[in-house]
Amino acid sequence: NNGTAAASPSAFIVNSPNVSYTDAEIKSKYTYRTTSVETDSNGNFVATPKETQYDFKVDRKVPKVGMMLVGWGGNNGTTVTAGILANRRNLVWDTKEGPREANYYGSVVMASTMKLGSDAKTNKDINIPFHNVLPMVHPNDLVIGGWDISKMNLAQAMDRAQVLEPTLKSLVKKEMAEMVPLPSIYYPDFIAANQEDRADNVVEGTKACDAHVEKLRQDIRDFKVKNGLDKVIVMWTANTERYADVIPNVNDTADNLLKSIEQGHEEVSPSTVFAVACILENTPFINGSPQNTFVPGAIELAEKHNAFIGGDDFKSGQTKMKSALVDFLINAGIKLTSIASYNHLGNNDGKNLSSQRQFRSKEISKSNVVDDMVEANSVLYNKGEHPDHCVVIKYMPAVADNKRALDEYYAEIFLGGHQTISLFNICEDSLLASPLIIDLVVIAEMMTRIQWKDSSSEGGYKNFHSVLSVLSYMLKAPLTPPGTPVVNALAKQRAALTNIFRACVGLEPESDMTLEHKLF
Ligand code: NAI
Ligand code: DG6
Repeated sequence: NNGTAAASPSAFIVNSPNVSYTDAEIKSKYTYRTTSVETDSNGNFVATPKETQYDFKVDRKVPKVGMMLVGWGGNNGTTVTAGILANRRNLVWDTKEGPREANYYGSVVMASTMKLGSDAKTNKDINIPFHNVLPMVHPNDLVIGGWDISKMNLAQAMDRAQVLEPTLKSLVKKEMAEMVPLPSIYYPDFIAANQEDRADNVVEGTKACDAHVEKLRQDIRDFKVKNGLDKVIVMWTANTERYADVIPNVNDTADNLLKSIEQGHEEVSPSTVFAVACILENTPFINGSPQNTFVPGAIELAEKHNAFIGGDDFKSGQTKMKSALVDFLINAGIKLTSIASYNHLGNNDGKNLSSQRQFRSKEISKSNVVDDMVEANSVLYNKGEHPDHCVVIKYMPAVADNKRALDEYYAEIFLGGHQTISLFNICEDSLLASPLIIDLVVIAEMMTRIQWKDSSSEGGYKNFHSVLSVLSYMLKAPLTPPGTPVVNALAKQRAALTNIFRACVGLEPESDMTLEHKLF
């Protein structure tokens, strides 16, 4: 059932003079309502409702899409591949708890629903699978490929990952054995030294160069041609790298970054080289790891080329809970004063993160995730005040991919009292991350087929901004267009995604006012 068993029938059209359909397109006229706030001479706020008219246009033709993973032979890469094969073939396998069948649980796109509206007769909610709100690619149809510095085929790599049940592995083994990652670029200084023994599938050269960019571009083109694809989306799910130093004249502008690659500057990371290759190839590139792949020069390059980028770092377990729980606490008027977050895990990600510089990248992405919620509540927090927040990650080989995350949330409540909430979150890390990879690919692809224009201007349709902040729900440290705010609160991130997609078919934002049940 691919995770949609409980959903109601879902084909729909919007019956509105503002929405029109052709075989090729859906067009909508949409009124975006916001509130503009000014401060008057007495220091009081003056809030003025504001309306902007936009036209949206959605290309209805679902293309044939390739998903190329950097780090294909890793835990996430092998798990998401096996998961898609299992779904494609509707596999059922035995476990000690009985038979299990393929599903897409954990994917917002494939396993969650959104309220379309209320039944005209009964006023009851009508919900549709998220996947059906716009003409999205089905993950079963993704053609999968990618790169890894390790040459193991995907069947061997899946065994190395120790994530999936042997019964499931045996069903996909034959197909996976035929999948072999393309050689990749490897600059040893960027990942932990303990990864070196894996690196047996590398392109010559240990620092950035034009030849590496050209090789990756050629790989994408070849993959497209070989599989008859309309489009490719590239995702970094390779090891966490150390941060790259942002240096004036090196990676601060698009031109400087290209020049630095040409000159082989040592501070350009493999992930940035992948990003540059994808941008130049007009292929959306998403970073699922925490490092600063998108140095200012890479963002500027994407803007110049109108190419889509998104990142950083999959938000799978502990941080997802954090961005929901902290939002709840602070919006409940409870003053969160500290968060202590411990993790231990025993997979290769944990091994790589046992090295200080790579851990530091993860520490940064895991730490900044409550800033917007704290800053929004000036009743609880003075300007600049912030809860204490520590993040610890330890490598514990025995627990393999079954990551343990322990969190203590300590808060001040009414009249000086205290509330302590302890969470113990155990999960197979890659089984949480894989559906996020699918969502990121499907949504990023969808965004390439949505255009907009300001109804009051003469200009034509344009793309959304190159930096796809609409992907924030799936990411710990969302990249946003330069100068725009970062939203970490989980519910707000989901609402943004849902309501933008609704706007594209001329529907109002999801409203929970339900006045129809309150006013009679
Ligand atoms: P992994 O260590 O199992 O896989 C990473 C793969 O990348 C390895 O096969 C490695 O050989 C390969 N690799 C390293 N450098 C490469 C390069 N330059 N080019 C191509 N391949 C390269 O790690 P896992 O668990 O799959 O995680 C991948 C990334 O996703 C990590 O950065 C991790 O921090 C991040 N992440 C993982 C989450 C999860 O729940 N599993 C959640 C959030 C982020
Ligand atoms: C331990 O923290 C290793 C990390 O790679 C995480 O497992 C991963 O970033 C997921 O983090 P979170 O906070 O979303 O569970």
